[in-house]
Amino acid sequence: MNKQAKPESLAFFNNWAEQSLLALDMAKEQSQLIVGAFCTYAPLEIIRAAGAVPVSLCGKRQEPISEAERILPANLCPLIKSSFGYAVTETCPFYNASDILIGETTCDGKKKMFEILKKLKPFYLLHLPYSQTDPAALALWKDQVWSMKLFMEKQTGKNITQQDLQHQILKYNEQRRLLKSIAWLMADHPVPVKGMDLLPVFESSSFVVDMARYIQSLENLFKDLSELKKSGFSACPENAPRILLTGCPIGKGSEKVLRLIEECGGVVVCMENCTGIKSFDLLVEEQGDPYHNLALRYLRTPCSCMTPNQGRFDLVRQLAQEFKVNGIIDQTWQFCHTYNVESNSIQDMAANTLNLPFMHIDTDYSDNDTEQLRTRIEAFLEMIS
Ligand code: BJ8
Repeated sequence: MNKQAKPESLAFFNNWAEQSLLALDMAKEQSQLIVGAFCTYAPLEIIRAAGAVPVSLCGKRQEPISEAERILPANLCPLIKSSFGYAVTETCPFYNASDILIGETTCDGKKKMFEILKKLKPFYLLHLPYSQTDPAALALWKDQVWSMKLFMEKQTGKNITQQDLQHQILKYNEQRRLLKSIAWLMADHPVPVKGMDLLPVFESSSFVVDMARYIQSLENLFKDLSELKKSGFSACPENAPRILLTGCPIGKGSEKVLRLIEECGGVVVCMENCTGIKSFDLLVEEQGDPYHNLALRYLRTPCSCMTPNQGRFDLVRQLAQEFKVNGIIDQTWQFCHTYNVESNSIQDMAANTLNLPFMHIDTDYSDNDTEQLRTRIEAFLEMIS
């Protein structure tokens, strides 16, 4: 890609985390509480409506894992070990800045890790049901969302009004709509950027302190990328294999599969995982009871912890078609049983419904298998070009 073609508004997101840390300091000076969350199921609107600032503490790097393994079993998903390792080593400034932690009962590894983590900082656990269709599950989840509101009010000393919450629902929906508009610029040729360029943009939504500034930054980026696309500029050759990446969340430090796909000549036009579209695809209904609407929206998140998890199949099918992909790569983290088991059904759908080539990559945060993966990915892309 011609370097000049990358707009300033894109480069702006490369050091978003550092900018957020400065803003977090200011928020703390103004006595705002910082709330560390670990999952897409955490209703951020409630945290903000209480006057606090949510940040993601989902560990994406290898470095703290060895310390985590002194307490946790080595045969555990790297995302859990990394998140935990950052906490016990106090090497993540976002963890250090967090006054409260919010966990959720998604996968077994995470919920058992939280039992240890809660000894370190004030902790709130959301009990997530595993059904998205049983009315009793929605009732339970609504109750959990309400309890979290009470917890946040107690922690911050601020009463959350309906207007506060409604305001946050509108703001988060605005943010989600913008992220969707940016993501959908990749739906057809020419693609104005590569998947690697969009990773910091998508990840930045986990570290938003000043929401107005963030929304403005997304608007600038959408405008610049739209113009780039209209000008006919393409970040890759027209015949580059278009890949849909699904599976476990990734991020800066654990992006090796995304990077390898693009180094080998493919382009990741669509990331279905929680780093990408899964986290901003669903909007919260803006009319009616905000607690009901929040519960409904968050419970519909199509994570493999749910059974059945029809939403993920629907989303992958929709995205594969809308983004006109040539192949699907399902990347799972080792020992993430739910995504690993579900991979077989995603493969079935790719073969029998979508008629698309599919590859499952099960890996960890280390570089040990990088060259082996490169060979596999090269062969896969060659097969579909
Ligand atoms: S909504 S994907 S952020 S749980 S990769 S820790 S599932 S063993 S991260 Fe996730 Fe929420 Fe689901 Fe999204 Fe467990 Fe699997 Fe590890 Fe995972």
